[in-house]
Amino acid sequence: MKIYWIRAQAPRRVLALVKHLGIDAELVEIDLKAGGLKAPGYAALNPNMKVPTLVDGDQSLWEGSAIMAYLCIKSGSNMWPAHNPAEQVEVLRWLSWNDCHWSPAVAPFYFEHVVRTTFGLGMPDRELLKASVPDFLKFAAVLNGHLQGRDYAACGRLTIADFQLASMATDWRESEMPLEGFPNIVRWIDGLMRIPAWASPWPVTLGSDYFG
Ligand SMILES: N[C@@H](CCC(=O)N[C@@H](CS)C(=O)NCC(=O)O)C(=O)O
Repeated sequence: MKIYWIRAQAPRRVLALVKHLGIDAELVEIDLKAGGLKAPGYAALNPNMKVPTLVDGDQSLWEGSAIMAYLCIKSGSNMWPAHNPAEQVEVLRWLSWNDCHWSPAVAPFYFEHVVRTTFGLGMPDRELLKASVPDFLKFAAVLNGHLQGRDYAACGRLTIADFQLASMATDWRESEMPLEGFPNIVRWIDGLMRIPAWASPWPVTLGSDYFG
């Protein structure tokens, strides 16, 4: 089994899960600057030309949440509750909410501060981010309210919903996300950071693949 990644938030979820569950997989870093995501060999695996992508035998799978569910099923982890439909609905709600609302609300902050720094794309535009504050506050209030009295987003335990929701917000201090007024989110993120695989998801890199 191979998992293709770059040092970015969507693959981070999958890499953290692989490490947390002790899954045996070949983790292949794509050389972004060399155009590895756009190379025909890679585009044939993932027509979005994004990461993560999982290849298991003849199967190629993309979308981090689907890959996480696949890995849980394969390894028998209830971080995706494969045998409990009510819990599946609960996890699915937060996966969907993340992709439709939370992720777009936090992404501008993450992009300006983390992505720009990681990939050498220049200085953050703090002026631009002012327009993103209202949506951020609106959806942070929803998550903060839900996390009142809870340590995890769903099912009363760690699930793939936590990894999906936290992948950009984990860097909230560095990204200057206005989370100061949302103590339940901060507590939840701090709790996730005590999970070794979440705090340190990146593989030791031995070089990267280029699909010529
Ligand atoms: N919805 C996708 C998002 C995939 C995605 O946007 N990946 C980013 C990294 S976080 C990427 O590949 N960016 C490189 C590019 O677009 O060139 C998922 O969850 O897997």
